[in-house]
Amino acid sequence: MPRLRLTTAGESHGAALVAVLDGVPAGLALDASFIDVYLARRQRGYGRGGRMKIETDRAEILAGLRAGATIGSPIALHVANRDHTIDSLPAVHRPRPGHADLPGMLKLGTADARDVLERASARETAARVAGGAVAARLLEELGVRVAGYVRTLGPIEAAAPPRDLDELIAARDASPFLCPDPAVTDAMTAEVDAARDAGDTVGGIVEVRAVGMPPGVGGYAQPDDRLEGRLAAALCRIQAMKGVEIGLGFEAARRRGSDVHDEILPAAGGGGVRRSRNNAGGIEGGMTTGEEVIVRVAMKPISTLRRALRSIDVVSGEPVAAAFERSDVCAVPAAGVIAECVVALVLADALLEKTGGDSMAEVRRNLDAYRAACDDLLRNVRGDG
Ligand code: EPS
Repeated sequence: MPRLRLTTAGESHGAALVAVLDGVPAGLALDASFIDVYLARRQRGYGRGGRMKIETDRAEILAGLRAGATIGSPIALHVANRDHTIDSLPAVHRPRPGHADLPGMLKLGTADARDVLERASARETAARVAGGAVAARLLEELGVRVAGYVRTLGPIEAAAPPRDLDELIAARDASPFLCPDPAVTDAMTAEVDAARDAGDTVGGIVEVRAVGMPPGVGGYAQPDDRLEGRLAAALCRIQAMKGVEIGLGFEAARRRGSDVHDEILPAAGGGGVRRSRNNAGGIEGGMTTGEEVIVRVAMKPISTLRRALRSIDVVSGEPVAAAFERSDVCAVPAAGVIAECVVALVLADALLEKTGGDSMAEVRRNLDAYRAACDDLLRNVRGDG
């Protein structure tokens, strides 16, 4: 049973998106404006469609707070839709290849994909980001910071981001692609423009980095405990995601062990350890190592194409072009924000599982005691000089 549980509800063109987050300890200072920063960032990015000009996503906190702090009860969040047109939107009989349309029609036994796509839409991620922002607030309070950003867009690859997280975040936030490498902005812009002109769409890869996680969070005793699986599942549960890498990722499979594993060395001056590098992406044996957690997720191009692919009209049975609805040419920058939020949810869940605690004071006390015990265990390590 996870310690932190997020449930969302809401259709793309319904009245609102709703999130309920269970398991947040009492005594966490929280303000809707903190969540709104994440929601606004999710709406950003070159290549987004007309919907983002209509909406200004804002979170209303309906439950779980008293005088600006959590009280240990479920937190209920509400993000209103301005485009609340679900009852007047047309039926969709021409399923889009790549979208949930056709499998969803078959699943529900309906010739109208509207019932499916309204919920399958990535608009749902506004609710997930709202919930994830609360997890990020909790992690921040415990000294853990998480940042998501774009690494590749279509064939355009950004350089490795700055190591310093503040520098990385400043560069990311200055970019129209939420990508910390300014040298690729023009090429990414050209790629999105070319796809738009062709009635096509573009995917990409986003990376998430988390700094400050203590070691030994997660577990190995049961398959469900393992953080690699928890992170991969959470990331692949984002709409349009097709693959996950942790640390060195697939590249590790091509190398020998000596060229992959991160050696354990004495910390400068002793009394602790450090790693020679971080190919593991901060996770070994299902647990955090204490190094930065680094994960990547691959997003396929959005499946709603203006120059539509071939499909079948499910009512007439005729071959037709797939339905086209207003959509984005590229939502990879938004995927970076969503990935950041789902990683925050997984890490906050695993950290609370380690510390226990019903109040933030208790969580902090337990975390401090655990960190002290880790230091104590390694206190005899001799320095290298
Ligand atoms: C999205 C809102 C949607 C789409 C997009 C994500 O709004 P609309 O369908 O009204 O244009 O822009 O959803 C998809 C790309 C999809 O395939 O479902 C959002 O808020 O992120």
